[in-house]
Amino acid sequence: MIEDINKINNEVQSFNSSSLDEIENFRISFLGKKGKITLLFNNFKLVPVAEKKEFGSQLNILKNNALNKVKELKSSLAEISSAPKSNTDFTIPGQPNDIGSRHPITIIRDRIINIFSHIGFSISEGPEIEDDWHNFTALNFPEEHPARDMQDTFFINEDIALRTHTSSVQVRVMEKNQPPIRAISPGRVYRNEAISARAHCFFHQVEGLYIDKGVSFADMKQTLMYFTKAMFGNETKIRLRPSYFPFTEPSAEVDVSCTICKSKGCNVCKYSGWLEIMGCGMVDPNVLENCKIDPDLYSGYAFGMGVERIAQLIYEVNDLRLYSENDLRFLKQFSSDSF
Ligand code: 2U9
Repeated sequence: MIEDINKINNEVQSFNSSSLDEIENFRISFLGKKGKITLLFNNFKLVPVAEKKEFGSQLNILKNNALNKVKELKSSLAEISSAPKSNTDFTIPGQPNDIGSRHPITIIRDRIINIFSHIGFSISEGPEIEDDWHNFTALNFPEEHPARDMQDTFFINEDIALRTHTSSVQVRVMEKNQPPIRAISPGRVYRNEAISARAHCFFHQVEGLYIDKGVSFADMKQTLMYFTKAMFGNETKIRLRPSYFPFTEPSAEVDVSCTICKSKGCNVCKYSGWLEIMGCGMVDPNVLENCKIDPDLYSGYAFGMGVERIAQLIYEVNDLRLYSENDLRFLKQFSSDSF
């Protein structure tokens, strides 16, 4: 008889449900008129007198266990149903977030930086508001050079202007470090130009500088060839035409074989087969000296390119104004371009 109590007690303890119907069925089958526990009570009279005390006490414990089980399960159900109801319909499909896109100038700038990073160039940045020394004098611009004119440069006062190139950053790098120096300086520069499809009052440059013992013009040519192949494709050719800049001697303009018509002749390359993409040269010894680097010991090359110019060739978007108007119809077209 005691075994019957234990067996039923195990059933009671292991019962669990979150359905009100199931809990009620449990109550009826254990505590109802014909329930298992009720039957045990009915059979109490058959228990031998010697066992009656023990049996009675165990039976009462069993009955209380069953009553408590029903009470507990019902009250936890009540807790769930009284929890605050959410008005959110979790089945509604989500609203997709608008995916932003990187600006084409950022994309091209980062590609240029990445290409030079691979061959050991570090990245230097500097102020957009510069003094005359870092923007002009240290770079060997003569006192009467036209670039120093109000017509070409935004002056803040006699000595301070918006930088016209990022060469000023390279001057700062040289003033602070002795060779070997191998750095590129990306950044925004300003020129006093009327805004049109072909000119803007600000644009972006990446300039490069390499100074060490025995750096030659041939080293520069190889580096620029590596860059143009990485940027425009392995079949790209370059040519250098003599030029003049105050800060380099000798100086050259770099052309690439036309990326549009593959040098067959088109109106982008004006049927010449070549496109101008940057300037370069050997750093003028005066510039080295101005920046406390011994020109008898060291030589170096430098180059500079306009990021908008490279973007124009890659994306075939020629109106410069589009790059700074933030027209979403234009910018969204670059959402799939990450690099
Ligand atoms: C130092 C010394 C020399 C950087 C150079 C050019 C040639 C050049 C133009 C390309 C198109 C500017 O964006 S653009 O208008 N740049 O032709 N830049 S060599 O020479 C330097 C730089 C730093 C200390």
